[in-house]
Amino acid sequence: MTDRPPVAIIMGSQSDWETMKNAADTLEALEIPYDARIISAHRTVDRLVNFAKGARAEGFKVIIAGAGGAAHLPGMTAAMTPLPVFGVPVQSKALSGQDSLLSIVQMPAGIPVGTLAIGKAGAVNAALLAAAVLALSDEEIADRLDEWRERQSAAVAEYPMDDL
Ligand code: RP5
Repeated sequence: MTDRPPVAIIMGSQSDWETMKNAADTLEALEIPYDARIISAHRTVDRLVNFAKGARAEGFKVIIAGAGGAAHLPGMTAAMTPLPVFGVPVQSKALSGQDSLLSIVQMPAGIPVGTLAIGKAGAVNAALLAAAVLALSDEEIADRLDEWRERQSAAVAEYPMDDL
């Protein structure tokens, strides 16, 4: 065991943070520590290799990787670590994230990337999936995840209202 954060949130660019912050916020709501880092598969190749090859030894259990456009980051990371990698397609300007989604989801058999929805929903759900993985071996996280879902259910009104 180490006292390192169990979740790494990596992203290809500062411009991805607006989306990936939703994963960070969700982990914070669940009181799960994380490290957030900018690692570009194109612009910072050595940083990517060092991170991905060392992630398990650093104590990470799950990696959330967000990228946009020709989004190699999740797949390249998954190729260099045995840890589970969840990919978040960031909504691109040119193709609204269709490019990001297809780049991340179409991994050839052998190197899996668990691919989420484009944008904020994907980032939130990547954090919830990371929490679910950790909850398999951590009762406290399991309890907090149950409570998070209960709060979500309780927040849904049974009947629609006119403009609030
Ligand atoms: C990708 O290129 C990043 O993940 C980002 O979504 C996209 C655009 O990057 P910037 O030009 O905003 O740095 O590598």
